[in-house]
Amino acid sequence: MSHSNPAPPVPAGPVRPGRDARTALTPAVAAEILGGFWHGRREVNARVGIPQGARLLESAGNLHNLRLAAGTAGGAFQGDFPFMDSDVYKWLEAAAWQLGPSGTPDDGVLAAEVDRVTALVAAAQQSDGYLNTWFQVTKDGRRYEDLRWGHELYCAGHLIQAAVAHHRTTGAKELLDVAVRFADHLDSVFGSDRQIDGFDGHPEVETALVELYRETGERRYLDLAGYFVDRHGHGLLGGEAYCQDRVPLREQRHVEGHAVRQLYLLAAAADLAAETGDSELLGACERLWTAMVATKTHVTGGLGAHHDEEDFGDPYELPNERAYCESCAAVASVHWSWRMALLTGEAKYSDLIERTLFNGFLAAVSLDGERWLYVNPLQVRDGHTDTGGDQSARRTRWFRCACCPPNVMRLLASLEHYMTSTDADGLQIHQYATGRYTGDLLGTPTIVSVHTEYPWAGRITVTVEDGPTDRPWTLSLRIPQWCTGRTVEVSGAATGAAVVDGGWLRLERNWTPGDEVTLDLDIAPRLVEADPRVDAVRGCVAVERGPVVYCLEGVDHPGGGLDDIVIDLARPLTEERRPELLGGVVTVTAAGHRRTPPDDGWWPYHRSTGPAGAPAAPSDGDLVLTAVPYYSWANREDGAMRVWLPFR
Ligand code: FUB
Ligand code: ZN
Repeated sequence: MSHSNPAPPVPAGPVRPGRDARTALTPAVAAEILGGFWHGRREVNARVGIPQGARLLESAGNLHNLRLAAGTAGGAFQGDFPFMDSDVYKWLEAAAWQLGPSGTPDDGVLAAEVDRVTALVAAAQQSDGYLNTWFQVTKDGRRYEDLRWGHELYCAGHLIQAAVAHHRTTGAKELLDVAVRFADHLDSVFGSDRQIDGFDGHPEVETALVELYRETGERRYLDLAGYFVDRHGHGLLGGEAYCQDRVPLREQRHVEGHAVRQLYLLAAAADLAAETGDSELLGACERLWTAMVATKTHVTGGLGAHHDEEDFGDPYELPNERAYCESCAAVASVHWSWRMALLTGEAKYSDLIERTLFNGFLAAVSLDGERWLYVNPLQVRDGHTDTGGDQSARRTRWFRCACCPPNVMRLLASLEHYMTSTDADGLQIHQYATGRYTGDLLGTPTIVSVHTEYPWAGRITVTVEDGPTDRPWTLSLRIPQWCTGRTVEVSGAATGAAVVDGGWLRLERNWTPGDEVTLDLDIAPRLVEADPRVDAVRGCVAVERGPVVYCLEGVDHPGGGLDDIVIDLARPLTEERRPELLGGVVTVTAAGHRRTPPDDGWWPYHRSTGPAGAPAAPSDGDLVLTAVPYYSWANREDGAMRVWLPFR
């Protein structure tokens, strides 16, 4: 297989709306993260996570299963799930983004590894395009008999996404050919006038087919995606919310069922709305997104309230200890919100992306890149006992159900593409990361570079490197929803009159190369409260600084646990730069105390508050509460952790 392929036909990056797509914004045509916070996390992903992932796919048996299906190895199928192949495809996608122009320079090792795994995938594919090792090896090739749980189309979707990524970044066609054969096979089987009127219980193929349409121009893939999205909700798979079959998405009022399934389906709906102009689908997406953020989103951006069925709970049902917040749901949320940002041009979608990236998403991978969290709770109690298995609150090297690690890898490896966009009026910066971003402004390449220590500092410097000089255009900077104070200067002069429009600071000028904008966001630590209907955290506050949500860890509070701490709201928060701690963080310190239990102990529910309200919490003296970024928890030792802090 050749590594020297021709230049990619479309700019390398996920979500490339077609020429006729009805999006308000167009993603950057080139993007590079060159330094700072995300650069560090991406380096670890490139140097540790992705290479280690390939080895773990071998030892967990995923690659062996491909050899079994190809008939080049003997033995038994390895692993417990029909979607073992999808881990391989997600890893391939991550590696493919990494091989792109903005990935860490590769010495050829990763490219060779991708070629090796691609060859295994190609060899396992059947002559009519079908490919799923579980069904080929353990089910005697009986296909599509279990659409509710079989994951055949889900796996196809991840294969297609990997192939599109590899083609976009390298121009290579080997994996794309496999994906096209599979997609053509699916197109020949599914559809109301075909052999099977149905869809997969786990969405994923839908958004993948839209991307394949974008990559190949083949309209059948877009139509098949639209067919799959609209067959959900009619009871074809039994009518459960779990597999998005209770109600058609167009009629849905709240996100529901299995969180990752719901979010992948919504990403596909947004893709379809973009490509077809389907305003009903767009309206459903907007309605569901708004309701989700208002009632079903944890402060970390985490989604999914239940361990049971990995699903969304009721509105305002947002538990702490048993929060599910699967890492895959955080990835899916970013995927959906980015599509919504492009569709509508509204900054609020990128606000949620930021909250998710710095918190619920990033917590999933350890600082050394070697261990993972599948669920991301907001509290681990002092006497925590659930310490084993995939869904425990303990970092693990790999999982029996290993969906999350390669999902995190693929988002980190493509992260630079979620930073900027353009429209006919100018260029928008959605996320702040040191780097260089190129957009197409009505045919003129427009380049900005960004320098910042974000999220540790609020100062962001944007330099216009290139762009139209014969007419004014607008540089738009997202003012994060959490930010209440800011200053902005253009080439050293304050711009008091700059307009903030729906979360965008709009700077319209005749820009010339070398012009520099300095935005200073007030990122002082603050306390936030939840909607009082979230019973789980009523009477509590969380610490935030800039986009980062903080937590307390037991290791910083020796001499007692975290269950009995109380924060003193009357005392100020202070911050400290700690370059030596947790890879370099800013800690936030608050004052508090421990509740002293009465001699006879508390019966959890049996103390009367009396007519005058709650008894004052007795105190045994001051306690310094040291908060660290939530994303960095469980990197020193396993132990207690909490995000929400009671203030009485
Ligand atoms: O079913 C495939 C993946 O496994 C889901 O997306 C995750 O929630 C886990 O159940
Ligand atoms: Zn997962």
